[in-house]
Amino acid sequence: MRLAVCILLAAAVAAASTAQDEPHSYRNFKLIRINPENDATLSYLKSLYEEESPYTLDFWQPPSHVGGVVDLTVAPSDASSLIRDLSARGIHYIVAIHDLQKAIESEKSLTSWAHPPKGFGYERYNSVDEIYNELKRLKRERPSLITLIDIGQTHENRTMLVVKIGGGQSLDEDAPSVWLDAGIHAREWIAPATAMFIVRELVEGYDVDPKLQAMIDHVPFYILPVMNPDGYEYSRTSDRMWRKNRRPAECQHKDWHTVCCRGVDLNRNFDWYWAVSFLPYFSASGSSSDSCHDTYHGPAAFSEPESMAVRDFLEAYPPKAFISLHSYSQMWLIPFGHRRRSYPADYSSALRPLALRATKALEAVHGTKYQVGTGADLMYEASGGSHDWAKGALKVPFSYLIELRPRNTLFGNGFLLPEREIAPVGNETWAAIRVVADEVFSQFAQPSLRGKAGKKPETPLSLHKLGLRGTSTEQTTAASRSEPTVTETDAPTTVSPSTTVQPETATVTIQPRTVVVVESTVTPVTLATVTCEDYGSYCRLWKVFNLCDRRAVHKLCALTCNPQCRV
Ligand code: 0X9
Ligand code: ZN
Repeated sequence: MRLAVCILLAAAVAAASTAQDEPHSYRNFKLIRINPENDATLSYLKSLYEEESPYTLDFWQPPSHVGGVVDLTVAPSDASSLIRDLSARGIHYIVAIHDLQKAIESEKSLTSWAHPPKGFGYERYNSVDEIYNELKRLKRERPSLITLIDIGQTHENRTMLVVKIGGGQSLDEDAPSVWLDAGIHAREWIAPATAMFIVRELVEGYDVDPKLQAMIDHVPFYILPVMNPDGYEYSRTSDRMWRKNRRPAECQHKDWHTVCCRGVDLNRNFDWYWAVSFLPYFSASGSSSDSCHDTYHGPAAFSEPESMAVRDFLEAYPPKAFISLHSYSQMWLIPFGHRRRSYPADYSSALRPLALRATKALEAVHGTKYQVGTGADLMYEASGGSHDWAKGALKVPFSYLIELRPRNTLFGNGFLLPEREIAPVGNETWAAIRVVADEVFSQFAQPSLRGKAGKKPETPLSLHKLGLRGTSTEQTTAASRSEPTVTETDAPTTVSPSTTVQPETATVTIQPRTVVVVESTVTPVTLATVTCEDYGSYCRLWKVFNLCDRRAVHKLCALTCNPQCRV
């Protein structure tokens, strides 16, 4: 499989250099979605992902564990043989997208096809230039609220532009702040769009929401809406499914071929267990040393101008919260992601309770449900990630990675989220991020404001006069206890030093740990009202994709979904 990818990418590099204006066509490529139900299916999928495979595949969600949804795209020429192979092995799958090119074209809203818009739009997927021009326009309109900071240049000499909102025009390394970046992975377009949506929420909210104003005055936001501008532009003009940055090609000799591939996965390039894999076998999702792979970690930690620029800025102005926007799968990820069952010391006391409160606020907006946990526990182990580095090395108190919409059930379009979802995603994500910012405000800004006001620490703060919600650690913990959708069982907690790879890192290892995420809100139906019949194979498929918790599915598929029917 990897060789196929290498040759394919080498061909893509060559094609791109000869005919730059012809974007890669995904006509009739399929998105296949599989929920591996057993170890045999899982190892088969892993062999397709990690070893040579006869098919041209691109894994959008790599195989990790039984029950973890796998999304892969297949070229039209290989689709029927792959599907025959899956069926022969008894593997349940769905074709979530029949024609990827059509889905790419449907990302744009109908109105924008009919009337191609000029310039920037908050409910559109914009170019880097459009985004930067909008930031410059905002700066001209609100010079005292907004500061633009050029933090570095990319391989292709694009500027990495951070917008600072609030906190005055000078940079203060001691002021508590919130960092938000997006677009570290080029093809995850919803992330930069959401970051820009949040920029607008902050700027417009500042004038009309006194609580927000008080918060931003003391806790500025630093927002990097496009962390990988070269890759993002490449995904707009040449290959919609590009993920990495655009580091110039590195060539390797393989058998009788020389293959040259561009790009580094920036979310494997941070100095947190960089290039380390804890799995007993090669795991490409973890971090790959193959420059042709989508998770290539680069020649050294921080080898890339983009990750280096972010590191240098954050080391100079360390924030109290670090949030990195990605897509997709609706997960709120907490460090550490490099290894299963590895958690920072304040995972259960601070990071997770705040994540639960944030996702609860998110759900309250449109009913969107998120899973909460570490990337390694919920997805796959991956080293060199930015949010792990922010927590583990930089010691940022609250560090998260958010995998935005959609979820990977049934017909979600993966990375190709239609533009009409930008506003709902923006609104709900802002509600969650505001919870995090409020927490930073009450933990890190309020105490010094109290000091300045010359009041005793116990005195209820003047911010309460402004109607600001006090969020003490105690409240946070209580909130997590009453969170109804998550149950957690911890065995006795042991504190062990980390491995020798990273200095001074105490890692709390909780073994064994079972996190049961219950997403169902279905009211149990009593047997008396249930006819234990259903639509057979459809229902089994829906069950495989965890859709029994949908009220309609639960009703139509009583025999399959309702445990009472199986007694
Ligand atoms: O693989 C990544 O970098 C992230 N997923 S994405 O589909 N947006 O590329 C997830 C990283 C989270 N960490 C772990 N899974 N360990
Ligand atoms: Zn990503």
